[in-house]
Amino acid sequence: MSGKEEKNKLDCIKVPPDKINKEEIPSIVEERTSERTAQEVLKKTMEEGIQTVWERFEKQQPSCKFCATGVSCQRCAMGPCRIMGGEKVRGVCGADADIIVSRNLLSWMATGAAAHSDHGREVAETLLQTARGKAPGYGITDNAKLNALAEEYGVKTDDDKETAERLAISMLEEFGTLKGSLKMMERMPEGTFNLLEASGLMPRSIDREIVEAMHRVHMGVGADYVDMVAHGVRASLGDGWGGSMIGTEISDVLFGTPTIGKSKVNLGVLKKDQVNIALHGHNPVLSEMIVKLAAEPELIQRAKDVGAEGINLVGLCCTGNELLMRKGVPQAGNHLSQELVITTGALEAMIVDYQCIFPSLPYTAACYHTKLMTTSPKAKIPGGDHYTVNPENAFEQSKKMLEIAIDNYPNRMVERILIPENPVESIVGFSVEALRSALGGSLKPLLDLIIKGDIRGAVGVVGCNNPKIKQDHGHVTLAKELIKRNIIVVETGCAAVACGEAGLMLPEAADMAGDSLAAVCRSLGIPPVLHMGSCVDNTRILVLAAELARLAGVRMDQLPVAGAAPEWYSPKAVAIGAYFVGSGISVALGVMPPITGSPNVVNLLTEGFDGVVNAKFWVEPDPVKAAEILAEHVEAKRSGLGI
Ligand code: SF4
Ligand code: MSK
Repeated sequence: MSGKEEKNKLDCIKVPPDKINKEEIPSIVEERTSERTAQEVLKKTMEEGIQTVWERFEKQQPSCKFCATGVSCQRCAMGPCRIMGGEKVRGVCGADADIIVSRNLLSWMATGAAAHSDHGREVAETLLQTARGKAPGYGITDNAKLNALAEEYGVKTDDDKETAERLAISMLEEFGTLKGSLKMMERMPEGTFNLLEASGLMPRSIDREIVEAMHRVHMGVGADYVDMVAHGVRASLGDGWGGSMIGTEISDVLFGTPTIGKSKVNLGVLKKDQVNIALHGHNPVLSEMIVKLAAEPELIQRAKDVGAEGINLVGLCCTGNELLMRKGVPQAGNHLSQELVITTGALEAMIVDYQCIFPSLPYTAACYHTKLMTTSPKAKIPGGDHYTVNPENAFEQSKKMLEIAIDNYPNRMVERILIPENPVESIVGFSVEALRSALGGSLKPLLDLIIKGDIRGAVGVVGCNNPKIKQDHGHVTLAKELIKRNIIVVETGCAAVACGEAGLMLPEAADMAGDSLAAVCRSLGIPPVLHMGSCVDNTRILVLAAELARLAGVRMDQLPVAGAAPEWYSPKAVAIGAYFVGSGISVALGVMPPITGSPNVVNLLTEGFDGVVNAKFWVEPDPVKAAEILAEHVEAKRSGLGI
């Protein structure tokens, strides 16, 4: 189905008045979020009695012990089964805790890998349509990157359009390739590549490993928990070094490789006298078109005609991060702020693509004048207005949505508006290319600083928010603790938004770093916490680590680096964690996955993989303790290298 479909009239979901004790609101707000502007808007939201993710989270407590520990199974109609109470307790088919837990985990890994890789596929399809002249309004922005990628794939020609077409086809073939390997795995240093090959974890194609994962979780197929989880790592590696990496690289080709620049973050980026439009989700294909069209004089005039001073686009989650990195579009917030952007009362429209979008948003929007517009046929939300967008029609559909948003401006309920003050400035845009050029054309100076010890190591702090953890507390505390120990922090996703909002992405944040890291940051004019992009852009961290390892002549697992996801919620984060570990980068999780029903699976992840890929997971909810673990790991790796 395409085009606009009927909007259901929804009722605003309110918290029953007898459930609100107004005196308790300030302390509850304090417990739920540590971000200043989120606190301000959440307080107003609670006073207005509007339901948010936190009320829904509370209603779900206490959570089911079987589900929380991963020992419930709904994989077939002989069940559902729930098992607890020793080795002899089994599901109807005979599955024990190891089987049920590993099947559930593999299913999450496959889900996460599928989500990010499908995003990558859509970006590559956009390149193909652009090259064929079938995507009006799109073009190639970074020709140098196009040609470098084409060289890598062996498809470079003298004509950029032909090169783009051939590159897009080669990349799309990676999803179901018969070659039995993925091109970009060759970016790994030789030692890491060989280790993976020897361990049997090399993905054969992107889609194949995901499909095989879904096959393995069917009743009567996978029954060996080690094989199951190992396959999850293989499917995740196919995402990290395949689908997601294609997403990042081709987004750069189409929309520009990020360069270092300034922008602003937090809910204060909304503007009182402008038409505010939030762009939410993950894929930049639509939102880049909207950014382009919002600058059209015709649309700006339309905004003035309805009494506004202009059009103000703001980002949310990773669509926001994509735009922030490339275009400096201000970022309104991360995952747990998506409802709060609406409850400011100042948002004319939220336009979403897919992933991490609460299905409740149309109900939140119904409490105000906000229009919630969905655009992906994969992610329609009942109650939202749907406008199917594809590369062929993005130009006209984006214009239509912008017009609807503008025309909605006079419907604001002015007395209910609260826009917090003082958005925080952030330095953003640290692609590997931008870093390399800031360092004079090579990453060697960074490696030298690590060898010398001025920078002890690097940690990628990534991932989401989760209402189980006070919003942003895990990210910000962990980042502060790491930089204090002279460990540079690179970030993506909601973690990056959190640290931007906390002022850690300003050069002045060097004052919070240890002496030697602070001196490095001051001399380069960079913050100690670097924004590297969206969730698919975790591949930038892989590329950075691979290049450092190559320069040093070591495997990736030998580097003094690690990953962390202090507030993760998404199966995509599980896939990211798995492809980090599979690549030799150990990861600290702040939230325990539902696996504790199988001590064997827990041991495999926290110890067993160390013997195969020289990397593992830790689970540590306390970000201060997590920083200690990570710092110890960094120092151990340094000792291993004799530096
Ligand atoms: Fe129960 Fe086995 Fe079916 Fe799962 S697969 S629901 S454990 S019978
Ligand atoms: S948006 S996957 S909540 S980081 Fe990428 Fe944030 Fe996690 Fe979504």
